[in-house]
Amino acid sequence: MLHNYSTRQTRLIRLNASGALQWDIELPASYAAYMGFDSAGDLYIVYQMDRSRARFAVYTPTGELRWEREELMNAQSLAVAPRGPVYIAAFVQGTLRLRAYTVAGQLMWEREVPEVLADEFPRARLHVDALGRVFLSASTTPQLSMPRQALVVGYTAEGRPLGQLLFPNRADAYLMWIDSASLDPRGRFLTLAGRLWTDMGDYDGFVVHHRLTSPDVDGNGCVDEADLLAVLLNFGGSNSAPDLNGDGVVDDADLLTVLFSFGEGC
Ligand SMILES: [Ca+2]
Ligand SMILES: [Ca+2]
Repeated sequence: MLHNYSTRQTRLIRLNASGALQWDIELPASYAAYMGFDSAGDLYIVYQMDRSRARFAVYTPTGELRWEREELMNAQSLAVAPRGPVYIAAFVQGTLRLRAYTVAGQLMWEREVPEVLADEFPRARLHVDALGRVFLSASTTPQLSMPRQALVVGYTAEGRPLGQLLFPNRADAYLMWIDSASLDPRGRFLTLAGRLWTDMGDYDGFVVHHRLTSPDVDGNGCVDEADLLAVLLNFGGSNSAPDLNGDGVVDDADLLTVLFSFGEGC
């Protein structure tokens, strides 16, 4: 995605691995594009026409427009699970919302994230794992002051809440920004890194490396008999793959994690 601010031109181009131009599409003048790809190579893109209107579109790998629609929102991030859903985090009338769409662009579900405030530039980011679970991270604030903590909320592809994590800042810090966030494809570790400012005017960096509990032992995007067998055959052992909660032993807690999510993603 290329923006030329002086001529108000926006273009979407595709280069091959050698850098040769494959196609070049002119889009309406816009800014702030977020993109993601599904396992078929289709490109999902959301970009702002102005502060409250976004265009959400899908292109095939050969540059044909599959569909597009306009949405009233200020998009912050987009992430695509390998076979869908497509997730967009966006402010709508000042409230951060997480929306899940089918690959055909139909809204499946929507959740509000009221802890995240629009005027604090929270830099909401989305990540998905092979199961299609989504994790939203953003800086947030416990009171009406400046962002002081990192918030992570997770949902399954069906919109079932996976809980909320809060990582408080240093007590003497008054501002915290998340500059980068990543999730490994198996959905086991979420890593956030960023900057903070202290009351004394010092700068510092932080890294949060958090273990998530995924029920998908083999990471193939489906919780099935293979995952159940991996836990049962290693029961009582310390094999790290089936030790889903990372407590050093494969036991009934790991077994329940698989059973409660049996069939997810399949
Ligand atoms: Ca599996
Ligand atoms: Ca365990």
